[in-house]
Amino acid sequence: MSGDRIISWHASPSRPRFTPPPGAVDAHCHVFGPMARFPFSAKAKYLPQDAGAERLFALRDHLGFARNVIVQASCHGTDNAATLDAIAQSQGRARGVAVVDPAIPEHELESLHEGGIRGIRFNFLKRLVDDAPKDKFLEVARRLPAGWHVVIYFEADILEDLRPFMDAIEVPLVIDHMGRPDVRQGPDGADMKAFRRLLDSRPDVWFKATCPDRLDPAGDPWNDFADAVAPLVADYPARALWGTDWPHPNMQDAIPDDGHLVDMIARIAPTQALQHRLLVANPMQLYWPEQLAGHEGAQA
Ligand code: 0GY
Repeated sequence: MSGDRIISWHASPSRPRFTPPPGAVDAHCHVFGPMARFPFSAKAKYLPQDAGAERLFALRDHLGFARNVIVQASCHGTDNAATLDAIAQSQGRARGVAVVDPAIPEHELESLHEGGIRGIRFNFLKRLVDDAPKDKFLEVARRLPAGWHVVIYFEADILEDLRPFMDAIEVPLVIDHMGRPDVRQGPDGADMKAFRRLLDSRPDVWFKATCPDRLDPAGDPWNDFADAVAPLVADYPARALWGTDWPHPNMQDAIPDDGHLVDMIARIAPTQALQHRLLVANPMQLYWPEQLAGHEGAQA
């Protein structure tokens, strides 16, 4: 990896018009570095500027959110130290998803659990990772601590190829960015139909209704994204998650305004009941289930 360190996030995002409900969770975001403490992986495919916990939590507050789920970004490889450090700084308001060497010993998985990790991510994007060994992924998926899930990141063209692999995973699946459908096809297009077949195949497949900026080439206000995704959230309200995707890895040529991303929520989840599912009930069930027993929602 060489070259200049890139900036992929908005310097001063607008304040959203949409007000998230109390306890809202940004369930897909990342931290980058700071590099001096948490060097990037030698295999990283992009080299970002520092975007650490302090900046993430300032954005959380600016946007009106209470909690974060920090997903290990590929630029940090399998060293989850930056993600764990951000969680540790959050005062209980962040949990995370790790990327691990599939040979990781049991006690290290338990340490990750102690550090607030609740799932592992399998990344199938060739531009982000050198290899994605399905057989090894399946082995580690069988050894996860109780209550964990698997997050999978892939693009729509390999969904059918991945189906047997996903079918073999026995813990819940969370699909990043709905498997990157072509939203220009509309809600009944081939990509959305294939994705719905996956959702219909088992009740424990969740999805992130995220990334209009990545998925809608027409750009802000991302009308094709809203049209394609709103029916999915309406039809599968108990399995939808939402996140900013800050600091928007690799989006340096089309940096979204995070305030506008938050305003998309009201278009894909137009009722308060849907918004509560998407932003509070669903992410709490996956990431803070122990807090759902006594009292509904997050106490920020
Ligand atoms: C995302 C998407 C991307 C990158 C990563 O781990 C990552 O580097 O996730 C991407 O470039 O599409 O989920 O934020």
